[in-house]
Amino acid sequence: MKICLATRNAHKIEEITHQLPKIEWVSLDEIECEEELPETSTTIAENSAQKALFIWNNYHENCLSDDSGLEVEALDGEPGVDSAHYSGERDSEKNIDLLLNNLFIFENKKARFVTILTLVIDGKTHQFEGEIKGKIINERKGKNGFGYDSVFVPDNYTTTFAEMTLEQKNALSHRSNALKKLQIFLQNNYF
Ligand code: ITT
Repeated sequence: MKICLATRNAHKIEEITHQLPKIEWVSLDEIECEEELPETSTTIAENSAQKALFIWNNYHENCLSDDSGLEVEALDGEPGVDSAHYSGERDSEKNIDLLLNNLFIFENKKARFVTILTLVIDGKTHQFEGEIKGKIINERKGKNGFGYDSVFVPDNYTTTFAEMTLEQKNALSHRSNALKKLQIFLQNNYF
């Protein structure tokens, strides 16, 4: 089965294709989509749908999009939908610096990552949500992964996502939890 992966985030592409290798993934370049995918909504679910429906409406390809974010309890859910450009720039280091500064005064470091995948297949839209709960630590640890991985330690673990291998992160992450639901849906309906 061919599905266009509606993201330009190379780390997401690696995590998703690694977890679902049986799907024949088609890139945005392969469908000759050069535009920036729109994500102008105020929620993760709507942004996710917006990206996938943009591809379906303009390129008529079955596609999967991923919108994700980090929600920090003491910061009332921030950075949330603004995770990619929390500092005002699309810069993970600046985003982490701002997050650590804002969280410094709080004892409560609880956070969760959330992913909402949108699959548009044969014109029908389906969403799959995954989350992982954990906490933010005061300084960066590890070099793997992307985004906020170096300051996020999942519950019941002692290492950050950035200290884990791709396989270890994929065994428990928000994205992998959403992908497991997608996989079951595809198995039940399309394979
Ligand atoms: P696409 O829209 O092209 O898919 P993006 O990087 O813009 O790529 P999002 O809009 O979903 O992706 O932004 C989510 C941001 O949340 C992302 O840039 C990271 O900073 C953070 N994030 C999402 N998933 C993450 C993960 O698994 N580990 C660490 N940070 C993550």
